[in-house]
Amino acid sequence: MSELNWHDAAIREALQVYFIMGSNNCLKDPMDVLKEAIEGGITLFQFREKGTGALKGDAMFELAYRMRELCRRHSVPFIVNDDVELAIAIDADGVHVGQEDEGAAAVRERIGNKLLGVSAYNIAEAEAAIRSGADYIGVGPLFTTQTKEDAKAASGLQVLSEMRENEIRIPIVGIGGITAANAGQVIRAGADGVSFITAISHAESPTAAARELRQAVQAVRGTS
Ligand code: TZP
Ligand code: MG
Repeated sequence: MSELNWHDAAIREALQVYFIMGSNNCLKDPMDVLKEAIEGGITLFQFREKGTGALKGDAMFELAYRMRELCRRHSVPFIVNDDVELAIAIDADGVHVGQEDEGAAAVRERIGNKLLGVSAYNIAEAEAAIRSGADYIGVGPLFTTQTKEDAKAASGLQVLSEMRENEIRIPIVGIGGITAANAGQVIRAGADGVSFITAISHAESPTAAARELRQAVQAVRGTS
């Protein structure tokens, strides 16, 4: 069983370079993209198989399982987007849910000590996520994104500083339009890490892209 005992510092570390992907985000074999991203130093992976052309049924399960195994071999935490049943079936390290998904408190009941991430667009949603037992929140879209079909308007970085000024101390990962060029600003504004899809999934070299993102984050956080 993958019941990692998540403590605050370990969560903040895992959030640093948080890669999210499904097969339809990739321009080549998703297993190759993930392998290269791991080589470049991602600190966590989220399996997010959704939207137009997403795999379903056995094909989806098989890809999730293979990715889960690859991450496990490299000690990269593996999180499933939305699908609690899948997360339990393949013994993922955690689940991430949005505001429109199964209630976070109900998910917490089902997953025990696994990591629980919840998307939050504003302070009220952040407070509700904390009350529901979230281990971290994903805040965004911070910048304009083409990747999420139903994404809200970009909030800008001030939502992060506002959250921190309002005693929201939970680990935060920023999302939406993040690249190596703006990742440092996201950390400076109050996030513990950055999450992104296309910055790696569309990169010619996912390894090089992951390395650049990692350097950008760690230049501000001061860790290695
Ligand atoms: N949630 C808010 S924005 C987003 C999600 C899943 C998509 C992020 O994709 P990209 O390519 O990093 O902008
Ligand atoms: Mg969702």
